[in-house]
Formats: sequence, C-alpha cells, structure tokens
Amino acid sequence: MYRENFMNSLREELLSIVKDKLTPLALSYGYSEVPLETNIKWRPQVLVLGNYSSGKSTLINEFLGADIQDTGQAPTDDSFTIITYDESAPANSSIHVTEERDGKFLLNDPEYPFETLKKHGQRFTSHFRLKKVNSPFLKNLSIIDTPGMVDSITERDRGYNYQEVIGDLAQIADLVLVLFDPHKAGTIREAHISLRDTLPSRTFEDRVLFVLNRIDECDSLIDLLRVYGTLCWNLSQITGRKDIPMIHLTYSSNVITNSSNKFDHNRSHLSYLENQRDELKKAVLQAPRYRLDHLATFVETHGERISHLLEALISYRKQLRLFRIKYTLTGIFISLIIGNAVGFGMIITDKLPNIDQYARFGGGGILALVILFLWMTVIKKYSTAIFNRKRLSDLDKLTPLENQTRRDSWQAIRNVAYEYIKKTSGKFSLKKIRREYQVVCSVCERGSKEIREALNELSNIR
Ligand SMILES: Nc1nc2c(ncn2[C@@H]2O[C@H](COP(=O)(O)OP(=O)(O)O)[C@@H](O)[C@H]2O)c(=O)[nH]1
Ligand SMILES: [Mg+2]
Repeated sequence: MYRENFMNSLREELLSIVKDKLTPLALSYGYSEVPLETNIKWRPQVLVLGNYSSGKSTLINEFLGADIQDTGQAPTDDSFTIITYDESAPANSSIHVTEERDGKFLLNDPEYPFETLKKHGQRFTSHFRLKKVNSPFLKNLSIIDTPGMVDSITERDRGYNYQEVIGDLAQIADLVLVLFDPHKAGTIREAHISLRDTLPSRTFEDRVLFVLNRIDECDSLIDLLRVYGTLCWNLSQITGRKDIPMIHLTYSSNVITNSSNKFDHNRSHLSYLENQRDELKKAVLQAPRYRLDHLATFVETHGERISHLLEALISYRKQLRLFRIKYTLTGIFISLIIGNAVGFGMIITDKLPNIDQYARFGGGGILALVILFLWMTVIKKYSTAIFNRKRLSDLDKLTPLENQTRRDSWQAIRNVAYEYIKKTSGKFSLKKIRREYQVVCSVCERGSKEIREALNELSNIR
C-alpha cells in the first residue's frame, strides 16, 4: 500500500512537471501540437505484438482469467483492441466484457491518450476498439491486443500503415511484449523495425520483453533448443548486437490440456519451464513501475530536446542582436561620414554662396539623418531578411554538436527551430527565452536527478 501510494505520488509529480513546465514551451515553440502529457496521462499500458497465431490473444485471455479475445489458428482478429478495467462493474460478478466502444469514440474522447492516432485514417479507425473488462488483472494497467503480422499482407491491403501504428502505440506503451512461436521464429523484422525506429534507443531494452510462446509444440527438448537458437540468431541479426536479450519461454497450459494430440510429444522438459508463465505474468504486472521509468525518460528526453531548442534560439537571437548593433553602428558611421563630407564639401567649394556656413553644415546634418533613417528602415528590413536567410540555410552552426546525444536531439528539433525562426523572423524576446531556458535546465538537471533517486528509493521499498 505504501509502495502504491509512493508510486502514485511520484507519477503525479512527473505528470505535473510535464504539464506545467514542458507543455507550455512545447506548444508555444511548435515543438508539439498537442499537450505533451496527452500520451502519458492515462493508465500504464502493455502492448502485445507478434506474428498471427503466436498466441497473443490466448495469453491475454489467460492473464484476464476469461475468454475475452477471439482466438484461432487462422488470422481471425484483425483489430487493435484496448482492454481496460471497468471500475463500475460489481467485483463479485464473473469476468466478462462490460462495455465495448468503437475507434471513433476512442480517438475523440480526451480521456484516452490516442488522439495522435487519428492521422492513420478511416480504415484504421474501423480496426480500433475498446473493451472494458472487470478482471482484477487490469486494476493497474491496460492491455493492447494487436492483429498479427502477416508477411503476405501489404500496407495497401490493410488500408493503413501498420508499422507506423505499431510505432505510435509503442511510444505510448510502458511495456511491449513481442511474441514468437516455434513455427515462425524468424519473421520478426517488421515488428523490430517499427520498435527500433520509434522507441528511444536507451529505453528499448528496458521496455521490450521477448517471448517464445507455444513451446509445447516443440517435439523434444532438442527441438526447443534448436528453435531457441534460431530465434536468438535472428534477433542478433536484426538488433545488430552480439548479446542475446532475455527470452521468456512459455506456453498455454489451458490449450494443451484441451487438445489431446499434443500428448504425443515427449514434453517432460516442459515441467522445468512451468514457472515461466507466472514469471511473465509478474513482469507484466510490473507495468506501473515501468510507467514511472517511462515518465522519467519522457521528462528527460523532452526536457533535453526543448532545452536544446531554446539554446539554439538563444544563440540565433544573440547573433541577431550582434548583427543589429554592428548594423546600427555602421549606419551611424556612414551617415556621419556622408553628412559631414557634404557639409564640409559645400563650405570648402563655396557652392551656394548666399547660404551661410552654419546652414550649409546643418544641411549636411539633415542629409546624415535622412541617410540614417533610410538605413534603419528600408535597408534594415532588406539586410535582416538576408541575415535570416543565411542563418536558416546554415542552421547547424547555431549549436555545437559535439557528441551523438547532441546530434540526436538536434535531429529531433532542427526543423522546429527552422520553422520558429522563419515564422518570427527573430522577433522574440531574448530575456524571456533565457528565463524559460533556465526553467527547462533545472527540470533536466535537478528534476531528473531527483526522479532517479526516487525510483531507486522505490526499488528498496518492498
Ligand atoms: N499448443 C499451443 N497452442 C496455442 C498456444 N497458445 C495459443 N495456441 C493456439 O494457437 C492459435 C492461435 O492463438 P491466438 O491466441 O488466436 O493467436 P494470435 O493470433 O496471436 O492472437 C489458437 O488456436 C490457440 O488455441 C500454446 O501455448 N500452445
Ligand atoms: Mg489475436
């Protein structure tokens, strides 16, 4: 209970940092079109991915304790289903779907974090739905069941970009389960590419759990080891890493007790792996804890990027200020030279003899003022436009990019900086932006340190 309260208050605190400190800046500088907290304000979420028939829905049904999702050998269910808790349902009633909603509702209700998925179009909307279930398993998390990956189905057949949808959902999710089955241990490229491209690289390993499911279908222990080896090999080929990620080996005992022909195999080794299902269940129930890590990384990543953006804008604004000072001084200098030259010229050459000396000198002064006026209005506008054009064409000079982290964050915000400078032509207050920069820096430095300390403290609480 104490641990739960601690986690809730930490979660609230992190959300309020995002809401109060980062979102106002993200919106005003065009870093994001929707409040940053849109995707993370809801319950912790577990995304279940995998080939079709790898047993995603069966596994989910087992977690929930009832047949909530359709299952079957053929690719039956081609929808993305959000399965969430129904608090209003009586606790003692049998586990069942208490309410169903369609994609249109789900994408438009601000209570849910799926607003950003609207862009995937009508076909996606009709393959997106919500089920409310009164299963206690869902008390602190929601599950997203997905249609399986089928190599023969192209994006055009689906009518929406599957990989992009997976990528967007993975960003929202706190934990991603990737399921394989012994028959198709090699076809994981599609899922992996979406995950790799969308999850920040440093969170990838923490957030993704690989599961080799349906291991009861391996004829023997040797067969299982062969399949496991193939999967490891494929994973290392795709991830480009030599170390092998943890792979949970599991199967659904409900299914094998229901199908008699499975008893032919020599499956004595399965008894050693019996506990794996529970381990996996435990790991999934950790989703609220992953949510905190996710939030902490979210604060760090966005804080870092926004501070980088402000830093670039400050650097641009300073260069513009220097340009303006130099420009004004040059204008004063030129107008004084020309005014004086004309004044003295008229005196020396003794042109206009009926006008006295002071008036001739005054004439030079007026000419100087006219030149300065033109310099500071028409010519200034033109020169500033040239200055801006030059800066925009060489934007990378605005910020030092000494290491990969800096280059990555610059990549994420370069375009935002470009659009903001273009839109404002540099008419923004240096003082204000400096103040905002201080705020974000304090979030990045002090905030994230305190968050990590709190997370460490949390792992010490039983
Ligand atoms: N033998 C065996 N069959 C399973 C297991 N899990 C699921 N199945 C069967 O595999 C088929 C596909 O399962 P389903 O959950 O619909 O897969 P999904 O397409 O990934 O959602 C169904 O007929 C299940 O009964 C398992 O662990 N062992
Ligand atoms: Mg399914």
